[in-house]
Amino acid sequence: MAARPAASQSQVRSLAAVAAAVCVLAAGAGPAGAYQTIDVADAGSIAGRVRYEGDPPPSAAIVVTIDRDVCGEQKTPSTLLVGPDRGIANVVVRLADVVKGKALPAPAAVTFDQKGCEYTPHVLLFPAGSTVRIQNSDGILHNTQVNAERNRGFNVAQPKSRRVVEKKIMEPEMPIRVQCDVHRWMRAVWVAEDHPYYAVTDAHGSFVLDDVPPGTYRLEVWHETLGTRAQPVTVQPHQRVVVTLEMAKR
Ligand SMILES: [Cu+2]
Repeated sequence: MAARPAASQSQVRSLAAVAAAVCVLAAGAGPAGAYQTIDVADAGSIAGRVRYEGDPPPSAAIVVTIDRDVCGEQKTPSTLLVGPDRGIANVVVRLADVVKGKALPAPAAVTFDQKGCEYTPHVLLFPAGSTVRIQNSDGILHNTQVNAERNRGFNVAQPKSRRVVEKKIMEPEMPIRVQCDVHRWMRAVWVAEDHPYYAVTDAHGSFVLDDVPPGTYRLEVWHETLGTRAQPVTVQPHQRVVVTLEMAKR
């Protein structure tokens, strides 16, 4: 076997330059800067449903032992909602690898309410950079614990006198899990995205992603207790692709 010639000094220098350029690109091409807006005149769409595979586990009501005058006497767990048609609600659906397409929605102020000792909405999706207005409509003490990794997590007590707390979520991140330490059944999820191709399923497990440029994508579905499923989806110009994904407890 021939010995490999040692790299010349100029080769080493140019390799170093390439490596430096790659580093700069990697730093500059972070999720926040990677997405590119293009013309979507020939776009198609992806519509579909997420269904429970097999029989969903029975859901036991939670007996309320605190603040019953506001919270009620019992709660239905919100962490897995399967409809009579087996559609799963509150599944996050997204094109995980999309890098270009329709314009990004501008960061906005989005409301996240605590009402009747429940979070509304249960899954809150918004563009990264948005301000979440955490509202307490109940007039009793709630405690919002936000568990984030890329963003800064926080834990804020919200008594009657503190009706709104505003927090800006700058970095794309999913899932950001939210919970109330006072009422243990109160659970929610925030999703901050840096592209516009995401949705949450309705009570029938249905979703639509519009204005998708032709191409092949990784369609990812994520549920807070069922995990992640993904499949490739190819969109042709002006075509609506219909998909059904199934999830179950493993
Ligand atoms: Cu609470």
